[in-house]
Amino acid sequence: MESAKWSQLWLDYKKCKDSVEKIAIEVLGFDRAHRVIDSGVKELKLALGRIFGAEVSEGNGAADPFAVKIVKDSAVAKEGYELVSSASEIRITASDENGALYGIFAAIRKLSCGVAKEEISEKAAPSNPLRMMNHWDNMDGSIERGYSGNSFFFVDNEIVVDERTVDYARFMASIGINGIVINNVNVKDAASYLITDRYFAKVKELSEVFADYGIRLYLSLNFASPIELGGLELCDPLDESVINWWKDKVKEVYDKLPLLGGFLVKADSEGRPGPFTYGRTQADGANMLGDVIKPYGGIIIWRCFVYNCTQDWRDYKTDRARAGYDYFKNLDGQYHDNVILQIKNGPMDFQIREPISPLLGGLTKTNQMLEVQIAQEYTGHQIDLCYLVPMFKEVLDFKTYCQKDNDTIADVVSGRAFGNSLAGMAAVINTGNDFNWTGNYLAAANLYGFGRLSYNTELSSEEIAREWIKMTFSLEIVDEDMLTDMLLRSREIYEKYTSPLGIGWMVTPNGHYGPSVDGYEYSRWGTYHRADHLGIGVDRTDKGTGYAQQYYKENAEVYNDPKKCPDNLVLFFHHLPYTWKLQSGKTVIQHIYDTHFEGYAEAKEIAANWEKLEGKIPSDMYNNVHHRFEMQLANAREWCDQVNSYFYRKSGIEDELHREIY
Ligand code: GCV
Repeated sequence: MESAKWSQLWLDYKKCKDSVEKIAIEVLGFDRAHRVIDSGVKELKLALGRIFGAEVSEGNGAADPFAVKIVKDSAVAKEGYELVSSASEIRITASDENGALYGIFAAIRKLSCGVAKEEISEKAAPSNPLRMMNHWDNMDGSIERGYSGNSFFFVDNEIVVDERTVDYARFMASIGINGIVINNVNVKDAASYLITDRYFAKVKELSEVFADYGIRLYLSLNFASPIELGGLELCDPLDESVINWWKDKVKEVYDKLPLLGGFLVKADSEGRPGPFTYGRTQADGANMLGDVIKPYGGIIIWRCFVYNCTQDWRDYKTDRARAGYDYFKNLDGQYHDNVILQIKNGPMDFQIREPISPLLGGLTKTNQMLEVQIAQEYTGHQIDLCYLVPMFKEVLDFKTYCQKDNDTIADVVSGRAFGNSLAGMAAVINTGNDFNWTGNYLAAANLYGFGRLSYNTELSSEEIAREWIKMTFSLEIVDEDMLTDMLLRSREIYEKYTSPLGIGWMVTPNGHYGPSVDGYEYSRWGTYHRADHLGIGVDRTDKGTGYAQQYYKENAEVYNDPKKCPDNLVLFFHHLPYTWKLQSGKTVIQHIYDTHFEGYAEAKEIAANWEKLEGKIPSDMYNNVHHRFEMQLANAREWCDQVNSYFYRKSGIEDELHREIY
């Protein structure tokens, strides 16, 4: 086996049983020299050579036994493709180059998953126009919330473009990603200079590598650039000198970076500058930038993660969960058409269980996209196994009641619900420069899964898991089944041993790994979970913070009533006595005890399952995951002990099963 410098993830093409001596690739109707078609042909040559052991050539393949044809047909949907095959050919039809590339990767995926070359058939079109990855990479090479090593884009304040960058672009294109933000939304230090001569040449090079794979490069922007770069005294979005500064700057940027997709902006949040400083609204800030970038076809992606982390919540009316809706809903309809609001899946911050943000679908006249996090900040740091696709499916399937039909989150963020052409999904990515890209080999399932789901929101969590397993490993069916089951159960297991019933947090402040029941970092006004000797939970009903009323009536009624509210969110919405009977029939306290014991026991089960794969997968992979399972078990044990003993001491209520609580 050749020694590699980094893993090839799911594109590590393996030989199949079927050998073919010669395969011809033909490009019909597309410009063969187009950069994306060229990448597709290269990928096909590599894959077909490896999978069939074939000699792959280009041109008219009449004399050859088998051909792969890439055919242009304007009838196929934008960025979509159609695959058909017969004894003599695989035909990949698309109307544009990205569609052709996705069709090529889809054909390769089928072959890698064991479909016979004569039986390939699929028709697909992307669910979402924007399918993006957000890197939180800093220019010094560190990654905010990164658990897989350092950045592969930035080292010591310089930009790196090398073979690894090309591989990264291949991986992203293979799962349908068409936009990548390369730098952290907290734009600090050298990153502010990404839009200056100091970095233009390298950013351009990177944008070209991405463009070869149909991907647009985006940059996170420092809203205070007029001050930091321009020497102005303010960055008020309605000030003429500020607007003129931006006009000149954006012109310069597009002269130097013609392939740039646009900017992502975090404003007025966690110390970042923004329009609030000048008494302006979020729309004032976003629209000013939108107008300035419009002549160049660029877009502004404006984040809705805007909240005041120093707010005093002792009045029990002030509630961080309300912030996104409160700041943005009343501006619905005021955002310009090249501005899109990026909204986190929940109202707080990527907890293992949160309700869906009421802003998604709450806005009806504004471009909006969903932001999820595959970097496992609150879900186990890529140490603990936590396959997140089931969570994303729940989000997408959520019925908002924003209108009669077409009202799920998937409908809203795809643009279907309200007819937006600017719409989509973004993930805070989980990669770094580790050999295997994602720290834990199994965390690559989230990387793969997010891309596949953003391209096709109809895929099930299981289908995605199975595809990823087949493409990554070479296992017997029974082992594939076992690994699929491990992935599918992992989110629920993690939820069981961490914070219960939707309350969230209880995690070590700042680092966000391991238990600290009272440890919410902004807790100077009291504990986040409001537990005392009688009960626990945050009252977000009409009698509490009123957050539940931010949903459409049908959902508001359910969340407002502790008897109707789903158990798994009941402490997010209600302050309840420990003796409160859940819909499951258990009391709150017994649920806490049971799930924590179960979570730990089930973590042990999946860790033991992994041991059954020893010898069946490469040893570096096996050992990497095995070591992480050891750490996961220690973590699960600690969570179980700390949470159970904390609530036993607080409530004084015995476990019905009299298990040992330390
Ligand atoms: C990039 C959370 C994280 C921060 C992150 C922020 C955000 O608060 O802990 O690291 O900052 O979300 O999404 O902007």
